[in-house]
Amino acid sequence: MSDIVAQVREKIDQGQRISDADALQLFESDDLFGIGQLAAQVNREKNGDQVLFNVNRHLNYTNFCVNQCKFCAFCHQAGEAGGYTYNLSEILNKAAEASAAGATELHMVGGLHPELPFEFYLRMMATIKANNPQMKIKAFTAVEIDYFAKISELPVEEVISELKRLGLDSTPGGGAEILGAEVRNQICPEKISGERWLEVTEKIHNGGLKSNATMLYGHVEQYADRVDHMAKLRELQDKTGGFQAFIPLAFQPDNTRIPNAKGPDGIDSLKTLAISRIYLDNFQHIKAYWVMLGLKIAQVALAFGVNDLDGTVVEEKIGHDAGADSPQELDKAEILRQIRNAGKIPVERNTHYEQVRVYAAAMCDGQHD
Ligand code: V47
Repeated sequence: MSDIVAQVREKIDQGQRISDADALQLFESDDLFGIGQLAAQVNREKNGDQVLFNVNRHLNYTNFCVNQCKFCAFCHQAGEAGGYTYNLSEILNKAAEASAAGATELHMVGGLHPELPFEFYLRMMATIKANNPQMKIKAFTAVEIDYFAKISELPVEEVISELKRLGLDSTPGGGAEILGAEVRNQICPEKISGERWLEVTEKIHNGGLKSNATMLYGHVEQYADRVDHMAKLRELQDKTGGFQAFIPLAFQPDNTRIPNAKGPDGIDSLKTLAISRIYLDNFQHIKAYWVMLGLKIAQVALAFGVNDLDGTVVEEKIGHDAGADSPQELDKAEILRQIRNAGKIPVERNTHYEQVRVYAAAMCDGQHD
């Protein structure tokens, strides 16, 4: 075991929080197994051997966006070929398909559309809920909530309470990218600042909604930027307790405008997931988003401190437009197989991280329900 892993292990065994300098040294260390083992220990103490997943469906209602983030292959400018906006009946059809397939969650995000009014989003929310009362809706990142406040000229607090009144159940963790200004100005100069993302997220939590937090890594950022990003999240979590899961997003480089960035390799991804598990002591869940990681790395991550595999997804555009070679969809049987073969117990959860069903762990005769 390397010196830094031994040092961090001692802090953890004494119930101490690790410092930013510790996290940076872990990133600089080559002791992948030492880091992974420690992360697995931290995770086991928090979550036992259970690995969570949900039956969900992603729904990206538009790819038109007034921001043109350099890492994004999904966004289209007004009038550009390949741009689309689903109408309400297309959205309802997709929600109905999700309901019929047993999904408990719709994950809805989209570009910052140049023309749609805030009323469109309110109607979308209300109509989906009216037609699918059991379905939980996880929608709109802090970036979108901020944009809705601008276009409606309403305070952010009111945007949140209106959406919540009409059926919003939680918000996803997108738009965080790297929160530090220097990197943010390079990769997404038009997007709201990191401070604003944190401010809006705090309002989301204070408005009674839980959210997630992502981190886009493997482009131009340095390890220190990742640590700074996680430090800002840990600080906000101390204040609100409103984050459910931390989700490192492995950068996919195709069709983007970040020259020479290749995206992280497998070692970097495993290390990043493991260090986040060790550092973010006030986050209950670390999610391996298989769409960006690829299924094999996401499965191996279950031995490196991860306890959430996201869900069935069904239709994914943001990662795949940028070259992700993962499938569009995983069925429940495949998710169960992946978790069981990692020696873990699959647990289906809902949006609020309540258990829907605990499945049997792997059995010797290979028979499962
Ligand atoms: O905000 C955009 C990222 C995010 C690329 O909260 C890219 O449960 C990699 O936030 N390569 C959207 N990533 C996805 C997201 C998410 C996904 C799954 C679960 C949850 C959750 C949230 O995708 C964007 C941006 O950070 N992104 N382009 C790219 N080329």
